[in-house]
Amino acid sequence: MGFIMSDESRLSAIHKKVEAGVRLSFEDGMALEEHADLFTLGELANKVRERKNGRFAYYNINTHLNPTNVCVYRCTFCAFRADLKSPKGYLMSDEQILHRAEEADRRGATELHIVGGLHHLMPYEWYLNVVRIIHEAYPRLHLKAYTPVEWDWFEQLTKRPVRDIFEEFIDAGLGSLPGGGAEIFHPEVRDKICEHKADADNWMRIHREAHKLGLRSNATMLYGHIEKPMHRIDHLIRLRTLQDETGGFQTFIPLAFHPDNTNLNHIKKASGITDLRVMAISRLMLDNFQHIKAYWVMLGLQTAQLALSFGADDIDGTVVHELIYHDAGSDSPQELSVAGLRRLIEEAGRVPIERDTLYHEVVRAPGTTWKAGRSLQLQMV
Ligand code: V47
Ligand code: SF4
Repeated sequence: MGFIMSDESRLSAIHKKVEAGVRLSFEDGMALEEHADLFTLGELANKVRERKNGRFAYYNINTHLNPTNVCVYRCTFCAFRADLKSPKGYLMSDEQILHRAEEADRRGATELHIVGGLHHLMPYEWYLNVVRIIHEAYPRLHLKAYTPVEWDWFEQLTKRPVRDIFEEFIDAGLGSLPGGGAEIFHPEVRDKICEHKADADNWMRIHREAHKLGLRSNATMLYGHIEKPMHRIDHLIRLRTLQDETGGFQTFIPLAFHPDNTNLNHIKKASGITDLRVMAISRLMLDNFQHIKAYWVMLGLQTAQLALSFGADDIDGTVVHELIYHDAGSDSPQELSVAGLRRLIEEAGRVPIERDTLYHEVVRAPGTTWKAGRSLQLQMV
């Protein structure tokens, strides 16, 4: 008969591993999910957080652009999408898109986060044009654009490999990829919540190709719906494996499911405690990710602030024009001022640092909008 570890000795072994910087296994992850209390998780995750990022907490000044909400897919968790003929559906004109970019540039934003639906009628060139016209008019804005769901759609539209497509987009001004579309990779869940769109292998393949071309990207996980703890740990380990191979991920962002106006509206939104637990476990499992982001739009300001002591070192940005979460019932404000963000970070005992998308410090000299400063990547431990 094999030796079976008690819950207590497993947790004490995990403690020692974290102290020594040793990687946690799937079984360790499950033990954290099932047996660790919130304060143990917080203590361990904070240790790793401070080892990797000291007392710094990063934020950026950004704007969201969702050029259309019309989408051929019907993910059960999505409140943002609209049918082609629905009165809720919209498609922004070039003029509206440029107006949004002009506003972002004028406010001193360094980043535009661009994602949206897969419109039934719009050709590949339309998506390319979004990036091209913004980059031509506002070259200072970093364009973090499109998830693998969209890149996979572009492959279907053009019958061209994603590498080719990326090269064309880089020429047009693409800067990096956001982390969306990951949801939960495990097919037991994915086949129920978004069976039609890019599967786990495709999501990974597309990020791998992006990293090979030098594009950096983020990764997310949508939790608090029908998934079980083992699906979350499986998700984190899949991301960690790709990061071992490419090193191209910058930040991991756990995203809590918001049920309002979705087909899963019978599910209750995750509690603040679950949010903090997932944040801490993510920090502990993803030993090769430099940053963990507490996306305040999704978490709410109070939980995001607490998350800075539960593994998170980044709080995303001032964010404006966010639709995906607000359509699904988020009651966080649409925008937070820079002073508000910095105050929130300082109150949590952290040192606020404005960063650009690629984690360079942004130094704002008086009388100018911004210039990129020193690289903020600390040594990996
Ligand atoms: O992929 C959709 C999620 C994601 C709902 O890379 C929902 O810096 C909760 O990926 N409830 C898009 N979540 C957002 C995203 C993101 C956000 C912030 C920063 C970054 C980054 C990326 O939002 C989707 C999906 O997982 N989502 N509907 C909903 N009802
Ligand atoms: Fe479409 Fe994205 Fe919503 Fe899925 S999550 S329905 S792909 S807009």
